[in-house]
Order: sequence, then structure tokens, then C-alpha cells
Amino acid sequence: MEGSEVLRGFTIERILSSDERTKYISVLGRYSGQDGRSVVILRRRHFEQSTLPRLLSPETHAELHFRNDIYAKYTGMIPQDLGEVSIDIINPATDKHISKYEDQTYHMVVETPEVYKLIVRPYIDSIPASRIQWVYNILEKKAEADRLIFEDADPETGFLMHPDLKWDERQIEALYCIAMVKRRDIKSLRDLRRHHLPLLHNILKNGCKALSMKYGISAEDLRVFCHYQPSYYHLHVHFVHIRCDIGMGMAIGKAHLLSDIIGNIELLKDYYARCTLEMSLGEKDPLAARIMTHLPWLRELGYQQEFYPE
Ligand code: M7G
Repeated sequence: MEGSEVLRGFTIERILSSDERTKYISVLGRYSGQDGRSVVILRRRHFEQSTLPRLLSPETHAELHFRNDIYAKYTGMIPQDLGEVSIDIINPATDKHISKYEDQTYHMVVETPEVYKLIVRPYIDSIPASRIQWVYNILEKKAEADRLIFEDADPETGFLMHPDLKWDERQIEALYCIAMVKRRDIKSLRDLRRHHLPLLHNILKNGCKALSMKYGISAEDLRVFCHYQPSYYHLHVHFVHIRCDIGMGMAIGKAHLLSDIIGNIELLKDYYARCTLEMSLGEKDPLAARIMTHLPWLRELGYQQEFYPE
């Protein structure tokens, strides 16, 4: 489906989440004639400085609400072409997608190496490879090849850098890019060991350099981090402008700075095999359900999970 056709036949089932501050709403629905469900995410765009001369001109029609002394409030109708929204569509959406975009309660979960081995890793291994088909499409240049920012083709230490789905490349303060590693055997930061240091150093150094060359941004203005847990289990690194507020995506218990990851592994070669990681998990995340199910027998084995509610 292209252009104006993209929302034809879509009926709303329910709102998954909405955020007034970031002008964001995610909606669950169906396309007529299709069995699966879809998630549509709408985001209002921030004002671009270059459009201000038009926004603050008679092209904007203003209707007065009230006037009081030196204060006045209006509702403005801005020129049609400046009122764009960003629309992301996931079709068909899996239960995991729906839970990811759904408003929910979060809890802190403590993942010891045993919990990782006994619960989390089997869960990761049970996820169908098709969930990261979009990653393989990027690596094989079957998708987004025209959006490629940088490529290091080395099979061990190489990566590809692209603008993230969350960024439309309009405003530098909203910069959000993603470095996808070439090799396919690293699921998450839990798999990282000392022999991966050249890969990690390469991403940090040449990822920042590539963004500096393409967008003129300096390394000091970038947060460079991995998520744990990530949504997609193929190692990738987030590069985000320091002024870009991505909410939970950069919260403690989710974002791990790449420079910290490197430092930890430099101190202890198998740090991420031995450390306990505390993380926030949404109640509707399938992994949270697994951990809840398995905790009773882990407790019998002597495992203490103090923070997860009964
Ligand atoms: P994550 O840490 O696995 O999950 O990061 P998160 O969504 O909880 O942060 C995956 C990153 O890949 C996110 O920043 C997504 O916005 C981004 N992403 C997801 N998809 C499906 C695509 C895609 O098709 N193209 C691009 N360029 N980025 C994507």
C-alpha cells in the first residue's frame, strides 16, 4: 500500500497508549479483509525552525479564545503542508508488538546469570527468526539501502549505520541512528566478551565519526548505548542526540552506555556472563510472564527475587 491508500480500510480496535507530552498515540486495529491485527503509531512533528516565517505569518489563521489585559489566547490553523504527522504502521503485528506499544505497569526485575541461563536465554532462542527479518533485510541491503549512512564490511568487527525508524532526519536535535553489527551470533550485551572489544571500539569510534561527517554532530553530543532487554535480539547500538528525550528508552534499567560496556569488559573479560543485571520489564512483556511462571521452582533452588511482585 502506498501514499494515500495506506490507511484505507483500517478500523480502530482500541488505543494502546497515548502521551500528551510527546504528542504520541499508538492504536490497535485491523485492515478489512485481513486476519491479522495492526499497530499504527502517530507522532506530531516538532516545529522546524525553517518553517517559522510561514507559521508566524497571515498564512496561519488564528481564532481568538480570550483576551485579558496584555494576554491573549488563540487556536491557530497552520498551513496544511506544515501540519504533517509521522505515521508508523506494523502490519501484521505480533502479540509482542502489541504489548510493546501498550500502556502498562513496569516492574524492576533482577536477572542473575542463572535466571538468564534458565529462563531468559531459552526464551530468546524460542523467538522465531522472522522477528528480526527487518535486520537481515538491512544487512543484506534488501531494505533501507538508500538510507545507509556508513558501512564497515569486516565480518568480525563491521557494522551498518542507518537512521532509526524513530527519526525522520528532519531535525538534528531529534537525531536517532542505529548501528547494526554484521555478525549474527551476538544476541545482546549478555553475549559480549573480551574478544568483542575490537567490534565495540570500532562501533563507538567510527559510528560517531560517520555521524559527524554526515550530520556535523560531535561525539560529545551523542548518547551511545545498548538496551537490555532489547526488543530485537541481534546486537545493535543506539546513537541519540543528547537533547532528544526518548523517555523509557534511555531510562536506568534499560539503557547501558557503550563506553560503560567497554569499560566493564576491559576490567573483567566475562563481565556480562557473570554480572547480575536489573532491568525494567512491562507486565505485558512475554518475558515477564515467563519469569513469573518459573520463579517458584527457581526459589526452590534457592534463588531469591526480591523485587518482583508475587
Ligand atoms: P531495541 O533496543 O531492540 O528496542 O532497538 P526498542 O524499540 O525497545 O528500543 C531496536 C531499534 O530499532 C529501535 O530504536 C527501533 O526504533 C529500531 N527499528 C525497529 N525497526 C523494526 C526498524 C526498521 O525497520 N528500520 C530501522 N531503521 N529501525 C528500526
